[in-house]
Order: sequence, then structure tokens, then C-alpha cells
Amino acid sequence: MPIHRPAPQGSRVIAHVDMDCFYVQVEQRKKPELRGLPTAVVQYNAWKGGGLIAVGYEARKFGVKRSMRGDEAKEVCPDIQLIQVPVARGKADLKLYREAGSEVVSILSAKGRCERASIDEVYLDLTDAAELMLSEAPPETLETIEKEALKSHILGLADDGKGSEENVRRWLCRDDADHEDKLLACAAIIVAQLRIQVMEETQFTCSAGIAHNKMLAKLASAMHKPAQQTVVQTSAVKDLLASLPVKKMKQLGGKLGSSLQSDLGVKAVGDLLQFPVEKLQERYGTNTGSWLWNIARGISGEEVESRLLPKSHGCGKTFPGPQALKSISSVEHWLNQLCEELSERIQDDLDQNKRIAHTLTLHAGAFKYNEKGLGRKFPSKSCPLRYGTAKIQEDAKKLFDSGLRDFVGPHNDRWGIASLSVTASKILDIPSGTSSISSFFQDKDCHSLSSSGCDGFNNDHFPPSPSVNKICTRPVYHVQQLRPSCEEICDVHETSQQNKTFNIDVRGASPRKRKRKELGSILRYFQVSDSSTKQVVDEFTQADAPLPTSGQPNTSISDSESYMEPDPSEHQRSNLVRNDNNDENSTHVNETTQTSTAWHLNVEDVDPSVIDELPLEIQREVRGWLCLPKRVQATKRGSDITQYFFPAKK
Ligand code: DCP
Repeated sequence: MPIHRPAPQGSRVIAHVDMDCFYVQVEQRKKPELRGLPTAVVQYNAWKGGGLIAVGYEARKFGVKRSMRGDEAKEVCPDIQLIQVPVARGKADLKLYREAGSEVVSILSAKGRCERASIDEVYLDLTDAAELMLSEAPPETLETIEKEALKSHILGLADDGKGSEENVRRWLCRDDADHEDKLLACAAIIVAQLRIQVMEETQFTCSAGIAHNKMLAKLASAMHKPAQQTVVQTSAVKDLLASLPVKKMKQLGGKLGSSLQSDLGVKAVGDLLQFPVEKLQERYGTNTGSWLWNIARGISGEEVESRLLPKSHGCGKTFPGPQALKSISSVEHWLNQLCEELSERIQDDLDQNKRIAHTLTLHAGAFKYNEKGLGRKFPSKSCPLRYGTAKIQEDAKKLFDSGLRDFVGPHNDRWGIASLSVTASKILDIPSGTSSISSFFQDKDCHSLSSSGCDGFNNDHFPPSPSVNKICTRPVYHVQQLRPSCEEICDVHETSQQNKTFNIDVRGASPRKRKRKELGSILRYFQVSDSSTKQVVDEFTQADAPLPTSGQPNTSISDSESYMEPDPSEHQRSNLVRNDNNDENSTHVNETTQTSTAWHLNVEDVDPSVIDELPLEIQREVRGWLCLPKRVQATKRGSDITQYFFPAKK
């Protein structure tokens, strides 16, 4: 569902940069002898020569398209060079492409707020950079303007018959232009410089759109490719949208776009101009109605988020036609492969970027042998993510089993699986510079209720408890997330991609927890049960702890429906998730599963370098409490504080 955001005050200038035939370029850099030849990258699958996933521009001239199989591409372009995607664990390994994308991001992000939107796309907020240029060295004062900038396509710029580059130069250097257009002119020069830099440093070409908002910038970047840039002047917006088919607009490719076409007879985005906002709101709700009214006018308040790293990690594989998986053991085999890769990637993310993923989701594409046409979809399932390959594999298997039970229904029909994917999402930074260790562990109630992170938690869907009615508002470093061994005791229900909230039923909070909350010291997290040299830290015990459950495993599961690209792992840009809430699945604390685990900290085991990793205030607090000198001789256990928090049997 689109989200309406009011247009921000003041002018903004945004660029959308999209790499050209990206995987092909990466392969051509690896093998320069391919440059200039018609080339395409194919998926490892051998059926009919594999599926094309990236097509070079030389091959496009022959009519080769991404939808083709390798054999078809050879028919229309016999000389085509088909390069196989690297394979690991029996599936496409996109590491090479991801890393190449990161090279580009690190160059582009130097100029302004940068949002990595996909493996090869970036949004840049160039407002500050353009304002600075305008005040210090506006275009008309420049001795030379890069040819790349002069080759810009300026939408709405009338041909003055003096040659297009000269025409563009005049437009860039107009001193009678309004402030908005002047910012666009500066941004066009900045983007041209950035694209040259990307080319020089990575050998990749890219195309860009430059406009006053993300929506228009994205539309523009695709208008002239490869290796070109397009600027959307405000005066050109109306014409641009007047003929833009609704389905081409981001967020209108699906059901909403279809409804506009069939129910309102809207063909182009500009056709929406005829409807008053009240009518659109009445039909589609206040939020969507307002959003539609605004996009018809080219207005969008969506901000460029500061994000250089991906929002989620996904690993998937398709099993087309006869390759469909038909047995639990074959599903298990592939799930293990996918989870192994996922585990590796989230661990790398943790090591390199200090980010923790909180939610594991399983999607599957399934069919029933005795069912014709569209039946029930295999429901996607999520649970809190536990680190460690074996844990992820175990949880993914449970998610699959649960989804399969729902999918197959009471008749136990024969089934086949045509695609499988596992995704780690809700990835949060480990906060740094927090003022107290309490910030790492946050509120006990919140902590005990979920190991999926506490930011944005709310309890909207449940009556607030009179005793515990706390909402966690900050990202929290959950030590137990890294601990590879405990079962969850609560169900967490992700409700929406957009608002990123989790529903927690706090009704089960025990008096014990309420009492603990009142302790105003670090000791409430580390209850010392022995004051001798071996101090036992009894944190996260009993009611508060995410404990191994006895008997029935209780990995929490939530339903969602997802719409995947042909291969979800390879291309996650439009992975939408919708969740259905129902009370049966609502979050709860299992109060019957308690008291089998304690967290122990042996002071003698503490590697001082671990304490050194903590923020200063916390170092003081911990040293004081542990009575540690600045440096003690200690057995080295590892370099991460989380290694000292393992559950130990009482
Ligand atoms: N990709 C994929 N599967 C898809 C679509 C894309 O694996 N169904 C991969 C290969 C592409 C890369 O993602 O190279 C970027 O996708 P784009 O849609 O941006 O397409 P290209 O960069 O290949 O071409 P263009 O120059 O048209 O943007």
C-alpha cells in the first residue's frame, strides 16, 4: 500500500542512479574480451539454455529480451555470449554482483544522503550539494562544463535550433531560472561528475534521473539508457504524467493500478487529475486517496533514507516444471542449503557492519497435483531469527512444516514446491555510544516478550495491561539474538512492511518482572548470586528469559503472503509482504515454560578486551561492578562480549 507523505517544505533535488545491464557489465569487467559483443547473463538452470536475467545493450539490438531462455536468445542472435551466473550450493551466487554494487554505492554516497534501493540502484539527496554549488560556484561561472552534463536530456526543453549540447548549456547556465530549476541544473552537473567518477573507478556505466522527488527521479532514470541522464523540470511534470500508463508508476503495477483502470477508467497517471481528492479518498481510503491525488500532480514527500546496506537478506531458488520438489527430504535438503547461505550472509553483516537481523521468513511457491487453476497460496511464515546455521535450518524447517499444514489442509493432497526462499529482515544496527548498559538490554518486559528487537513495538492490537504498558522505542542490542541455543517463548506477529510494527501481548507479564523493573541499577540485569571470585550472573532467568521449552517447540510463527519476483533471492526489489492478523496467532508469553536456564558470567573468564569494546560509561559501570582493574590476566574466550552470555543449565 502506498503511503501518503506530505510534500516537504523547501525545494529538494533527488537523483536516481541505475546501473546499465548490471550483471552483464560485471561479467564484462571480469572478462574484457566480452566488451562490445552481444552478451547476456543466464541463470544456472540448464532447461532450454537457462533463463536470461541480464541482457547487454548490444544483444538488445537483436531483439534479445530478459524473458527469453538461452536457446531462444541464440535463435535471434546466434553470436550471443551467454555467461552463467556463478553457482554455489547448487544455486546462484550473487556475491560478485553485490560487491560490485557496493563499490558504486561507496562512490555515490560521498555527495549526499544515499539510499541503496537494490543491488544496482541508488537514490541520492543532492539538495545540500546543489545549494552549496549554487552559492559558491553556480553553473554560469564555471569555465568548463563536462560533456556528460551537456548531453543531459532536459524534459520540456524546447529545441532552439543551435544544437542540443549548446541548448543544454544555455539551460544549465540560465540566470533567470527560478531557484528550483537552478538546483536541478547544479544537480545535473554533480550527477554527471559522479557518473564519470563511477566509470573511471569501476569501469561501469550508469544512467540517472534528476528531479525534485524520488518518484520523478526514478521515472526519469529509465527514460534514456544506457549511460545517459534525464532531468525533470517542474514545468515538464504535467506532460510526463499525462501519457504515463498507470501500470508503469511505482506502486501502481498491481491491484491498485488495475482498480484504477477498471473502476475509474484511468489509463494514464495524468487521468487522475479529473478526480477530486474526496472522491479518491472515498474510494481508496484517506491515505491512498491522498497519495493518488498527489502523484497525479507529481507530488511525493518520500524521503531518501540514509541506507547504504540492504534492508534484508534473502536466499531463494526456483524449481521449475519437472524439477518441483515433491518430498519433505528434498525440501529439507534445499532449505539447508539456503539457510547455510543466509546464515553466512547475516554473520558477515554482523561482523562487518554490526547489524543484527531479527526476523526469519520463509516463502514458498507451491501447487497441488489434484487442483486446477488458482488454489490457496502457500502462506509465508515468519519467526524471530536465531543466529547459527543449525538454528536457522531448524526454524526454517518448522516454518515450512507449518506452512505446508495450512496449505495442504485436511485432505492431505499431494503437493509440489516450485520455489523456496528464506529471508532475514528487520535488520538493525547495534547502537553505539549508548549512555548505559541498560540501553543494551532495554526494558525487561519488552525483552522477555520478544527476541525480535524492540524498536517500534506496540501493543495496539491488545488491551494494555494495567501493570505493564511499555512501548520500546529504540533499537536494542539483544544479546540472546547471537546466542545460538534458545527456543523462543513468545509469538511475534509482524503486521506490515510499511509501519514495521510488531504486536505484543503484554498481558502475561509476571509480578516478578514488574518488581525487577523497579531496580535502578545494572544489578537488575546481572543479579549476583555469589560474591566470591566467581560471580554468577543470573540474568534473563526464569520468567524473563527466552528459554528452551520442554515438550512442544514454540518457535513463534506469523503468516504473511508475499509476492515474489521470478527468483526472489536474486532480485528482491519488489518483495511485498502482507500479513493477516488473527487473535489465534496473537503474541503471547508462554508462562508455563520457565526456569530451566540461567545466564552465567564468570569474572575470571572475562577477556578485558571485551570490556574495552563497550561504550565508556558502560566500561566504568561494568568495571566497578566486577571490581576489575583496567586490565586483568584472563583466559581469552573471544573478542565479542556476547560470548560471555551463554545459557547454562542450573
Ligand atoms: N535481475 C535478476 N532477475 C530479474 C531482474 C534483474 O536477477 N528478474 C538482476 C540482473 C540485472 C540486475 O538485477 O542485471 C539489475 O536489474 P535491472 O532491472 O536494473 O536491469 P539491468 O541493470 O540488467 O538493465 P537496465 O540497463 O535495463 O537497467
